[in-house]
Amino acid sequence: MTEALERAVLPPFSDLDPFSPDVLLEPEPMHHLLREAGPVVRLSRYDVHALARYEQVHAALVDWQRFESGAGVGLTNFRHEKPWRPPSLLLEADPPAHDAPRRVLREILAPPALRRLRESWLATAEELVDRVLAEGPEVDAFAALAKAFPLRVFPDAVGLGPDGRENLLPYGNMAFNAFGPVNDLVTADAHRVAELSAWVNAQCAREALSEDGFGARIWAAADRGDLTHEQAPLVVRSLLTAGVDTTVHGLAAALYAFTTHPEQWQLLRERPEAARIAFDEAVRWQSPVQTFFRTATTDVRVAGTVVPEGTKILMFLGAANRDPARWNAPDRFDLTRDPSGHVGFGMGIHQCVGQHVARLEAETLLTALARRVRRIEPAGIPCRHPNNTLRSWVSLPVRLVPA
Ligand code: HEM
Ligand code: OVM
Repeated sequence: MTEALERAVLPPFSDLDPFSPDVLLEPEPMHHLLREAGPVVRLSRYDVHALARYEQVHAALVDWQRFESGAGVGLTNFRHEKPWRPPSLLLEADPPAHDAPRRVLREILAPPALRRLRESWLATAEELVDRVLAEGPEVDAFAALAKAFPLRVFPDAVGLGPDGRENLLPYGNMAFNAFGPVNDLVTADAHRVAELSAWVNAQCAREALSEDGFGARIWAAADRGDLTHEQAPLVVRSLLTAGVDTTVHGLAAALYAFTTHPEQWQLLRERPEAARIAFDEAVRWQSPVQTFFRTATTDVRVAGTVVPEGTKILMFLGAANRDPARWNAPDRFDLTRDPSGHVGFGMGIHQCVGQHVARLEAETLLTALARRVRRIEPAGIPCRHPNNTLRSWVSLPVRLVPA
């Protein structure tokens, strides 16, 4: 092979830092650079390969045989370094170990199993929106809606006791930071790891859970032999880790989308049945979960280059979800587009098993809002919170004009 050809198969190097605070607060310019640089880019700072184009991110997500999760889906390689907590039986597992926990959660969180929650979640949403409107017109939509609503419905649905629920968001924030490098975001929380982990682990015990929630159903699956009794608490832990911050910041993304696209709010008010699609479009547009890693199980060819066995691959879900090669006017939040195929919930065998829960929360909250709120306008500067994985928020000041 000539030297030129040899060079042609080496992916370009970049010294961009996707986990620096500036990039985390506004990742789109870096996404653009990474997509343009090539189908695979090597990030010299972290010694990883990165995928930012839809085609390659999608291909890696569905190819679990060559892009494994068992070595961890963060920067840490579990084959060489100790994970910060016992690995998740879902997220950080490959088949066949992944199969049983996945089947159990899939059943418990499937649409038919959630049907009984819809009416009460809608009533809770309407009550919450009424109360917020009574305090209005100017409110922090992040605290009053995006944070308040999931915290009102989700812990009850899991079957948690009343005490210590204020630990849920800090624990999730910590867990999502832990997928990135050990930067200031991780060290700032280091002093809380033991305390927060102890609380979460205690909530996973059978005795800590009510008799009719998702948690109790996980334990019942263990009684039937679908899981071992040792696995049950770790599966409950997955709900507590992945189920709170994601929906809080996902709902914030949807509310932010409507404050910045008032004509789309009018569309939703005319067609409230578009609430579910609106949420998926918001998940595509903002990608509350920005990134996950995989590890190459063998030398893998990606678009003519070779990713060596054992290397970590960083997948930019947020960049794929705005790839102009896949999406028309990708930067526009648009209820009339078909957002299906977005990778904001992942794709393939690890695709978010809680997505129907997230959609039900969004559907009930957005429906209640669309019935009662004529306009939702910006009333100050929205404030983001940097996290190594989550596109997260501190505040979202809005003015709610009642219908
Ligand atoms: C997996 C995003 C809500 C539980 C995932 C994955 C993504 C994701 C991208 C794929 C991980 C991978 O491929 O490695 C989101 C977003 C949410 C959300 C954006 C809200 C807007 C939820 C909720 C729950 C949940 C509400 C629980 C009720 C899980 C679990 C997994 C997962 C357990 C691991 C599944 C597996 O590995 O088989 N989520 N999620 N998520 N999610 Fe979600
Ligand atoms: C888990 C899990 C699943 C998805 C996301 C996540 C912290 C955790 O099974 O623990 O983020």
